[in-house]
Amino acid sequence: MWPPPPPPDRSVLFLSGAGLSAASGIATFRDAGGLWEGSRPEEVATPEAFAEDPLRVWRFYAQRVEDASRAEPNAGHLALARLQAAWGPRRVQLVTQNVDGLLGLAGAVEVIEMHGSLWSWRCGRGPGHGRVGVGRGEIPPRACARCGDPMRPEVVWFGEVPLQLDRIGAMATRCHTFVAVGTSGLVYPAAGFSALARRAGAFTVELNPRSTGGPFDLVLEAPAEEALPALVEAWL
Ligand code: BV8
Repeated sequence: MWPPPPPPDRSVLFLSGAGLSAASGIATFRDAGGLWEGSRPEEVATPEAFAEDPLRVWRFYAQRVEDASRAEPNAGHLALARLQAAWGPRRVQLVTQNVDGLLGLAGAVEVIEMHGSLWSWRCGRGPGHGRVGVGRGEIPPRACARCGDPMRPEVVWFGEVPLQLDRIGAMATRCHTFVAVGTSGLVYPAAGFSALARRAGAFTVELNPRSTGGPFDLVLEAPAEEALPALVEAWL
């Protein structure tokens, strides 16, 4: 039932998507019928949408900050944090597409947030005017304190390049076990890492109540908040 744990000198890479946070009450892109806060992400999570109507984009993200502020890490987040605490961040590598920060809140010490974060905002002109941290329950800033231009969240929009791709690629080609958790595998380049890992010889696992049918060695059709605690218990 469970994939083999990585040997002590090898790593396991968990790549998570919105499904990991579903049990925390944060709607996934697919399960909400492709809508987030009433908008289609591809129409709002883009530089073009921001240029055209910054207020609309600000509202879209201010609502997601509000939703995420009410969310607590679930048993899936806590299980990944527990495993990383037990085996260390070199052996347990956490990469997420999620921007909600819940893995960090669960106590994970090292997480690559490849699509950025809701909790850091910057001037729409570019990072030169400084960054602003947004705390849970806070209203994000609307205008840059230096130039008055609209502020944007430091998330990676469609058409923008995700963060730390080279580092993630190296991790995927070196890991012993690759686990895709709660992701539909729709969004690239994130969706390409499981095939990269498999080509490099990793044992690949999909953990998702609805299998995407992708090329995995093992499919665990279960919710992350149930399967991850059981997997970590079995491994530890
Ligand atoms: C790039 C941050 C170039 C923002 C996100 C045409 C024009 C331009 C680009 C493209 C194009 N066609 C294709 C592309 C590429 C595009 C892309 O892939 N588009 C898709 C829609 C076709 N990608 C990009 O634009 C990327 N950039 O390509 O740049 C480049 C690249 C490399 C090198 C040089 C240049 C940037 C993509 C990043 C976009 N930003 N997020 C924000 O959040 O607002 S993506 C966004 O989608 C979120 O990150 C979210 O995570 C993700 C949705 O995917 P999932 O996480 O998988 O979530 P989803 O809802 O889809 O699935 C949830 C799954 O959970 C389901 O399978 C469900 O069954 C499961 N589930 C439900 N409950 C549970 C569960 N699983 C476990 N337990 C449960 N309880």
